[in-house]
Amino acid sequence: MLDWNRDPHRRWNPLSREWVLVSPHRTQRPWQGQVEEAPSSSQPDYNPACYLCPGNARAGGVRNPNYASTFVFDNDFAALKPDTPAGDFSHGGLLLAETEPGISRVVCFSPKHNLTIANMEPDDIRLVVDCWVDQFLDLGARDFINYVQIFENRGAMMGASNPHPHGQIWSCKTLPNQVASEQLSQQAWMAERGGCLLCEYVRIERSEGVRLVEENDSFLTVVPFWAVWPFETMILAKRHLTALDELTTAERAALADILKRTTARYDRLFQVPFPYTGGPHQRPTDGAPHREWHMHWHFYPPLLRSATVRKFMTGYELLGTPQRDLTAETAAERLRAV
Ligand code: H2U
Ligand code: ZN
Repeated sequence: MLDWNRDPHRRWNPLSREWVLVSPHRTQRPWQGQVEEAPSSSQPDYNPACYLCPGNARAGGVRNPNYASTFVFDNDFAALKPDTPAGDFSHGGLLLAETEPGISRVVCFSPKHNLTIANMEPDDIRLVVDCWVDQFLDLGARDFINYVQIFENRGAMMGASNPHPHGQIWSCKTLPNQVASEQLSQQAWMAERGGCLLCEYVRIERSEGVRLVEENDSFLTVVPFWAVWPFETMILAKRHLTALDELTTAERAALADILKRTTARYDRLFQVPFPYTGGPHQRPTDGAPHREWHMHWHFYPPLLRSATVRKFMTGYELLGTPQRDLTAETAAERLRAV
């Protein structure tokens, strides 16, 4: 008798159009592999050696102002630069390259060195949301910027260079890979069925309830049916919003609220500041209406079974298909319980 909670199966990700292998019977396997250092939580609220704290000098020598809420600056070691000359080449149609102009920025969420989104005041997270909206509009208005990717790498395990609460924005001319796949999927769904893929997904998750983690008036957090990372989540707007600039005043506050609640659950899960990469996917800024886009947030946390045991994407996953042991439903249950 087939048991979806025990038997190996694969699940379809309708956004990336990829499968994930789920092997729930493996959750009991022993671990004698690499153990990480637990993320540390005690930090002073000002660190004279931090390049993001107010008034301090950055690595490039520029001094930060004495900022009081959020602070944005052009990345001193930018991955994308606005003055990149146009150019491309093709070697036999096989070796292809083209230049990519863009703008990279760093966003400090708070002047306090030791805060995180999970323990910031809702009104202060709301200021971060406002800042993201302003950046989306400012960067997106430039003719060579067709996509604005906002993200946060949190914790040394995810490669964050500094515990000071901050994120980054990389904006550029072409669509990033993940965004391009999601766009194709949403366009195809709308063309074939006349509705929005993620509006339909929101309906299913609200009626099933088993993968819900958090909910407020405007948003819900779920462990997506097709999650790859053990405690991966998605925040979905309940209303069909294509991008951050369509949020009402109340929805900006609701987004701040759901971000705080979601990250606070993460921190409670293993009693440590939970590492993750998180950020929104939304409408490109190429001037087209993109009604197919439904704004959402992804959280990709690496931790698997404790503060020190992480998931590795190796072996079958690099050569074949990503795989998980814990089902999305069990992960959601655990996040709901903390
Ligand atoms: P991460 O913690 O996600 O690495 O982001 C920090 C960014 O800050 C990183 O991209 C930039 C790095 O280039 N940075 C500066 O722009 N100036 C500095 O003085 C140090 C770090
Ligand atoms: Zn700092």
